[in-house]
Amino acid sequence: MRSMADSQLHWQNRPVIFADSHAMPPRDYPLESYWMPFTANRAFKAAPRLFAGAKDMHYVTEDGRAVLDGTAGLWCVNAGHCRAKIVAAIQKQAAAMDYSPAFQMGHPGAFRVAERVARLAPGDLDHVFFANSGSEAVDTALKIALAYHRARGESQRTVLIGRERGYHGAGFGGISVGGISANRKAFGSLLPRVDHLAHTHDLEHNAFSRGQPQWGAHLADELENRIIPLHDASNIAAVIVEPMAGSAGVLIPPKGYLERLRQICDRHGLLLIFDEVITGFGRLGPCFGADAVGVVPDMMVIAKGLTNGAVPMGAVVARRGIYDRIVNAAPPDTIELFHGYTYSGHPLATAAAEASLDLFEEERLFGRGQELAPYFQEAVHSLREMPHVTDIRNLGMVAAIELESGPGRPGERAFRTFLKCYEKGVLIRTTGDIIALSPPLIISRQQIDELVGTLAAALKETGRN
Ligand code: PXG
Repeated sequence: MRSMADSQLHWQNRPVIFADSHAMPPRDYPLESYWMPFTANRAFKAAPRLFAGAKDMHYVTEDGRAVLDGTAGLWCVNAGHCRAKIVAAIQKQAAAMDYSPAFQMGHPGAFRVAERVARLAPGDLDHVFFANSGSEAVDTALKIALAYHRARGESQRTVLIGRERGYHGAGFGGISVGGISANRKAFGSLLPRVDHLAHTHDLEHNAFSRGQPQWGAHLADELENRIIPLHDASNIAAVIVEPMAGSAGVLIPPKGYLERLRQICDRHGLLLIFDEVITGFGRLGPCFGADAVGVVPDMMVIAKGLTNGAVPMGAVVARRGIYDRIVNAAPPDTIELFHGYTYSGHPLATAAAEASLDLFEEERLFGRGQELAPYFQEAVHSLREMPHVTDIRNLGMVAAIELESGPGRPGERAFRTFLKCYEKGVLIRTTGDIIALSPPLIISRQQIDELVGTLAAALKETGRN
């Protein structure tokens, strides 16, 4: 593995400051016009936090402070920031061909990336449909599920099953099958004919688990015992779950749970879709969450790590039978699936994906994550005695620290911890009162200590009030 010459980190020819902040250069742009996503706009604009550079394990703030990235951006920069190979590939592609029409035309990069992803994917998942985000890819997978059943002559199969606390992006399809109420409540009736499994998080049985909890496989039986009888299997198209739910606070699948979902789907002809937007590309150890648990879904949704976060890209990887059925059911010489995006398989995205996949392989990145995971696990579980900690859980290179909410102030305690960590030069992520850690897989042991040590100091300070 490369040695990380972080002490030599420079930004705009200035050495990066690692400890105390220094005076901010005057800001020459107003903050008002940008309506920020999933952000408290007014609070942010009153006290902004802006990144202006990034390299390997660090961000650099607008005022030149280094911040250790404990979250791989938003779970996407698995090989670390601004890696030379990826930067060069994007630059080269931008100069050679900026854009190629996605419909009725092609370009080599899209075919090459599809073929490589097909080779990486488990089982016979070997056809790849490109989108530009996880949300678009989720919509694509749901549409493919409906089109597949229609092509098989079962067009009544339209019910989609998600899970409480599931996150599948912000599109109407994704929020419909998703199970985070804040993301749904303002947006009307959503997709009809959707139902949800219960989530698997239960601190009474699973608190402080290391890796997959022992308890909870039976929760999958709800699909067969409640949901299938209610809707009738003959009406259900697909079940979509994250192998490990990320956004809603790192909910680790109980041992045997996903295996049982697979068996039930098989028994009743339901497609099983794994949303691997976060779990893909080494986060849980092997390339995909499906590999980590040894379950082959019918489709996988991927994004984020596919391009190491450098250019937006999402994709659906479908089993051969799904592709064959939809394509072969259409009359010859016609468009088989009326779906796609202007930027499906964009040349800059495919260049970034090819370079990222090369880099992952050259650096044995997923193997490195697997080697580091036990050290990371022990480091995060050392936080158990910190104030207000009610649970710590982990799988691969993901961990969560759950805090007891302050009375009448849900989310506030974790967010204050986030702000303190940021002041101290470490980026973490919070959702409600759950702190999530998902560092780039290039992190060193020393940096794991720094991440966890800084978090411990912040938790102690936050815990005082
Ligand atoms: N599916 C899953 C499982 C995701 O985690 C999406 C779909 C949507 O992807 P796009 O590219 O449309 O954002 C996601 C996105 C967080 C956080 O830490 C998680 C995501 C995005 C932003 C923040 O809560 N996941």
